[in-house]
Amino acid sequence: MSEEIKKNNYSADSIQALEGMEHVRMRPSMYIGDVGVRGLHHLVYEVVDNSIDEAMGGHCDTISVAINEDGSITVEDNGRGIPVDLHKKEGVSALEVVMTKIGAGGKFDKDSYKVSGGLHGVGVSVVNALSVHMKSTVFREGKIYEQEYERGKSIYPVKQIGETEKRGTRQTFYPDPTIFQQTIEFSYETLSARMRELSFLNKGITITFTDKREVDEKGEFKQEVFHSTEGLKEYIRYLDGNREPIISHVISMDHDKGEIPVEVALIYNTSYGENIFSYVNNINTHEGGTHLQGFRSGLTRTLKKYADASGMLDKLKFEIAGDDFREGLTAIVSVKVAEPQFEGQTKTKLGNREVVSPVSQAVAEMLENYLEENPNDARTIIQKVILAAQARHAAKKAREMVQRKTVMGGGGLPGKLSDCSEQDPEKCEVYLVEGDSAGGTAKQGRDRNFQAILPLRGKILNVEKAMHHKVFENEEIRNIFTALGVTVGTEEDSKALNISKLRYHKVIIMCDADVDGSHISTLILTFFFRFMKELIEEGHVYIAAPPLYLVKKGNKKEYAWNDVQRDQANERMGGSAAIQRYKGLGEMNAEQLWETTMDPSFRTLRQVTIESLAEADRVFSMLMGDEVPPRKEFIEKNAVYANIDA
Ligand code: 0RA
Repeated sequence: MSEEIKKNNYSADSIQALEGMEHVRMRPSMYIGDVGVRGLHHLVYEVVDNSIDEAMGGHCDTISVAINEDGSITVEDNGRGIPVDLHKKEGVSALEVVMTKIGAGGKFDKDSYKVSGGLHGVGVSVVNALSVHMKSTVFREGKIYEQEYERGKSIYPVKQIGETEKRGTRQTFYPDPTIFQQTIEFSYETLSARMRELSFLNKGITITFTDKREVDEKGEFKQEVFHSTEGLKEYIRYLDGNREPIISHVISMDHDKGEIPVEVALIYNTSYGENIFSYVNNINTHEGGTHLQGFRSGLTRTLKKYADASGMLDKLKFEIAGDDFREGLTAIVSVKVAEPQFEGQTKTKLGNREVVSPVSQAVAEMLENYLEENPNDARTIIQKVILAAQARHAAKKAREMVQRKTVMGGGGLPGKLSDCSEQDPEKCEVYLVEGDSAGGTAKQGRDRNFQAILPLRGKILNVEKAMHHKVFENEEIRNIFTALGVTVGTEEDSKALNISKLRYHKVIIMCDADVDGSHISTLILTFFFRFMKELIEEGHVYIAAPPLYLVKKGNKKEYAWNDVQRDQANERMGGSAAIQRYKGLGEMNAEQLWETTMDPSFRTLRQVTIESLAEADRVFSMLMGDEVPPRKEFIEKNAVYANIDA
């Protein structure tokens, strides 16, 4: 190691760097979005992204990610290793600069193929700043180097600790619990879903994911290996595994030569829904943007041209709309953009205009080839489009009826709704309650100042299997729209949702704590997911958690939400308490329901979030779609409760 590195005098610049790191700790949300569960997991994505960049540059093919026994994370790749030589300007090792200076990440390597991530891409130094401890190990040019940090500050200069034949970088970090106060526990499901997604988006890379926190019966760690040879084509098969395709192949293409690399894959299935997932630099762009616009225009233009030429539209009495080309479509668009501009509320909407045309052209070329080579599939698609157009006309009529009632106020609020007296939506909540009898109890138990009750009759419509107009004709569903003050459809976009007049900022689903109840919550959630996604995205949807047991002895009583709590409560009462198992909400009286499930100072609500839209879509299509075997398997695997906190 050079003398300069050993001296490790802090120059004026590195003092600046420390201040930068302090700023990250003072305002972490500015760098990682939030300090909740989502922000915590962003730390892992940030570190993994650096290894993915190394892989995209063609320098590595294997990345391993592990949750360690102590809950820390280790990410290792077999790339070139972060350089450890002296960084002239900073006067310390390049590794130390990357790890401790804000915004230094990789920029000194001009040759590397690097696209800066939008939400991530803040640099590994941010992860370092937000970790109580971090250790970097570099395997490079026959040697092993190491440096450790505490809350972003190096605790010794980079040192050589041995020799090796290996190449690569290993990063281990333990998040700071004073920053992530809610939790520092990583979710296996969340990380596993992201690693799977990354392997589909970056074909050829092997990503190994291991959870070392517990071992199975065989004494082995939980581990998954993700590797995709066909990329998006395989991703489509994975996403649509529970839907029935109507064409023989996944249509796909991979244009990685041009200025803007574009990858697209799509298939048509028998469903009535549209599922397009778009990515920029491996980041899911929930709000779409110019790449999605390019995709849509390429699809519409090409199919329309083909349909016109085929003569199949000759007898059609009305125009075909853009929407009609996307019924039963599952598609993925992934682009790599050097300087992405992200817009929109959640900064997940691509703004770069120059992206529209390359995507549109790539899609057009891909589709033209496919339609020409597969004329039977081409006819099938066009027939589906025509059916969609006909159904849209029927749906429009049904929707106009909902609209008239809500907008004109003619129909007023649904008769079954027991509204609250408060007028400010921010303070109001509505409970969607399974069944009229539980609805009655909830109505008695509530605080009528701010809590409204809407009882729902039995099983609501399974929207996953129903055509659009059937959904809007359904009375329970119309009641939900009207009660919430949500409307659908504008002049320009027949599916646009308007939640600006939302009457309650908390929409709480309350069902029995049994299998039927969780089926009903799943049906309601499926409805929200497909028809009011923004409501979930903006954090308005919650699930109530009624207790499973009442443990009672003399004048002492306690509620329990699981078997462990039940046994502990019983022990506290000396071991011979009477235990009542609540089979449904109906077995609770109004006071008990209020105390356990509705009183804001005591209840626990689970907020419904959409971590990964693609994965959520797959789960919903599986739980609610036609194919029975995968659903059965999922429900068996996830035992009593299918947790739809996807
Ligand atoms: C810039 C230059 C070089 C390697 C890397 C960045 C690099 C960064 C990371 C982050 C995680 N894994 C990584 N692997 C490599 C080296 C350039 C050279 O050797 O010529």
